[in-house]
Amino acid sequence: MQKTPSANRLHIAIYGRRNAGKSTLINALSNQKLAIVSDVAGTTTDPVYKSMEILPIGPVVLIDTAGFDDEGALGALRIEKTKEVMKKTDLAILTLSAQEGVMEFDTQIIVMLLEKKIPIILAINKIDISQPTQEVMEKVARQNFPFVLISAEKAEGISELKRMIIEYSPKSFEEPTIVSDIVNSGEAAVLVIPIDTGMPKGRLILPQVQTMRDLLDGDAIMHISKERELKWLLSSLKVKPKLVITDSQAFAKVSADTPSDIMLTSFSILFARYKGNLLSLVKGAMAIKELKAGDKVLISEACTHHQQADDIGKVKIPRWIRQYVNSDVNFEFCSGREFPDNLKEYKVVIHCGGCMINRKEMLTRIEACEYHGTPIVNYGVTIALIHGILDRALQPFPEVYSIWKESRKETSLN
Ligand SMILES: Nc1nc2c(ncn2[C@@H]2O[C@H](COP(=O)(O)OP(=O)(O)O)[C@@H](O)[C@H]2O)c(=O)[nH]1
Ligand SMILES: [Mg+2]
Repeated sequence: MQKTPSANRLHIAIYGRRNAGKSTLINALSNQKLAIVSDVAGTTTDPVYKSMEILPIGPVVLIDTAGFDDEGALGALRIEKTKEVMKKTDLAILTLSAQEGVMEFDTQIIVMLLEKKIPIILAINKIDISQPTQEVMEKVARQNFPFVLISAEKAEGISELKRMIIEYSPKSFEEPTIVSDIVNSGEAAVLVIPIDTGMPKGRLILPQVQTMRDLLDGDAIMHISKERELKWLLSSLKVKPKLVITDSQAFAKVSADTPSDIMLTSFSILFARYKGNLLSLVKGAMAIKELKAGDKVLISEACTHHQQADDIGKVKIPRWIRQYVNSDVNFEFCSGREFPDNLKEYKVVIHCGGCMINRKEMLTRIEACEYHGTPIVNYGVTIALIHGILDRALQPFPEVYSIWKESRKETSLN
């Protein structure tokens, strides 16, 4: 459980008014004294994240939204905070007390959750004090959501709640595999990992490690080298590998050194599919081709890493794009958890691979762009496009590839 990156876990947010029993419920679900239970209203609006395992789902993150209720209703600032949490919420548990039932705050939360199409389970708590009155139950029934009667304090109804979590978790959360659907059991992949100044000292980066783990889980075999040794590695293999996976930055050299009868793609493209929606991102790539002088492009990075001299997002991509379209395009940058609302202003959004945000949040960002009619593409797809190798990098994904090929005909995109 410790080894599953937090961004890939099912995120369950516990909503409810103060004293509804959110923290007690988290304790009951996790069987540990993790959250702080108190009679005093929360003083902070920062949510608390707790990891635990719910079998058979596996590792999940419980989000305690303490302090989101403000005098019984949502204040402006708290609405913003609530929206932030909802971006990464896969499933919501709305905690009510059996004595009070559905109050104004709860209705507001329900409306917001419905807008975001987040599945809701109502947990009617404190039934050890008294069972809900008929009036409360009628109001609950009107909401038409699955509900469960619990006592968080006495740990009653908790296993029923867990069963409902499993039942109502979005099926879309069943994540696509990273690569084991392409490289099957007994087949081999070659991983090309350049060790440049951008690599953290003494270790590999998360997408590389996750790819290895996925191959191992699928009983596949892998060979690993830097780009310089690839040619030698490939010539030394008795059995032809199914797929070569390279860091995008070495794509040109790796493509030249990989015979055309071996499929080739990049870690970024694997993760564009795993993390988001490869097809949307590939459609976004076409917008780059249309860029003209003065057009605004947003470069968005999900993490706030220390900027390097030849930073991929800040330096390399802007330079490559200006060369590629031969125009002075304007770049703006954003990083971290914030994703701007003024998406309409940009001709295209170029997003990082998103290894620090979960699939849900990445999909939310893609959807936000689609809503505003702004194409979105990621670093990996951009780099592949600019270096003229997107075509090859997409071949391992037949559905996306066929659509890409069609659009290329229409726009005569190379
Ligand atoms: N009797 C009873 N008290 C509960 C139950 N769940 C929570 N409480 C109490 O209600 C108060 C508020 O609980 P807490 O978990 O801090 O609520 P939160 O503000 O939603 O996090 C605490 O005094 C809890 O002990 C329950 O199922 N039964
Ligand atoms: Mg609490």
